[in-house]
Amino acid sequence: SNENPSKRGHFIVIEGLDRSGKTTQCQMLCEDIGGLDKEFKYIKFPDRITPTGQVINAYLQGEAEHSDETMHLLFSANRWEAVQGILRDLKAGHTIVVDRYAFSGAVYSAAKENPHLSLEWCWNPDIGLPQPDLVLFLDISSEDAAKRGGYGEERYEKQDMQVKVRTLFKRLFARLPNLSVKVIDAGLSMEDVADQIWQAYKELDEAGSPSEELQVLP
Ligand code: 2DT
Repeated sequence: SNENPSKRGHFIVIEGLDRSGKTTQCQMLCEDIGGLDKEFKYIKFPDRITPTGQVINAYLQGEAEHSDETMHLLFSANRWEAVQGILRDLKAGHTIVVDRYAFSGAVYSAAKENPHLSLEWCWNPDIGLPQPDLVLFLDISSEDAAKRGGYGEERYEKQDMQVKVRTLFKRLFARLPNLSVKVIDAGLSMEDVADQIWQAYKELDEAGSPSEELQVLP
C-alpha cells in the first residue's frame, strides 16, 4: 500500500525495558520491511554520536556527573535535534523504526529518587515532538528481563530501577489515550515476538496512515 510515492512513511516506535529484546526486534522488523523493498530508516535514542549524545553517553557510562534535570533536558534535546530529519524522511516516504523515544525519556527520569522529577515535569519538554503512528511496547517483568543474561554495567541497569520504569510506562501510556500503543509480551520467544510485531506493522500499513499530517505529542 506504499505504491503511492507521495504518501508519507510510517513512524513506528519500539519501547521497553532493558533486556526486553528491543534492539533485536527493531533489527528483525527492519529486515522484514527491507525484504519488502521499502526504504526505511532505523533510529535509536539516545543518539550517542551528536554533541548532546556524547554527553549522554559519558553520563550513562558513569564517566561524568550532571544534575538529573540537566540530563533529562539533554535526552529531550537529543530528540528535538532529530526532528527535521525525521519529518523530511517521512515526507519522502521512508518508514522510520525508532528504538526508544519520548516515553523512555519521561519514565527513566521519573523513576529516579528525585521528587522534582514528576512524570508531568518529565513529559513536558517532549510535548510537540512528532507523534508515532504506532508504539510497540515490549512488556517483560523485570525478573524475566534479569534472567536474560543479566543487566549490563550502565547507570540504569538495576532491578529496582527497572521495576519503577515498567510501572511508569504503563501509567504514561494510560494518560495518552490518543496514542496507538500495542503491548507485546516480550517474555515469549524471539520468533513469537517478531511475529506479533510484524502483524502489527502489517495492520498499520494496510490501514494506511491515519493522516498525512503527522500529529504531535500532547
Ligand atoms: P539504550 O540502552 O537503549 O541505549 O538506552 N534513556 C533513554 C533515558 O533515560 N532517557 C531517554 O530519553 C532515553 C531515550 C534508557 C540507554 C539508557 O538511557 C535511558 C536506557
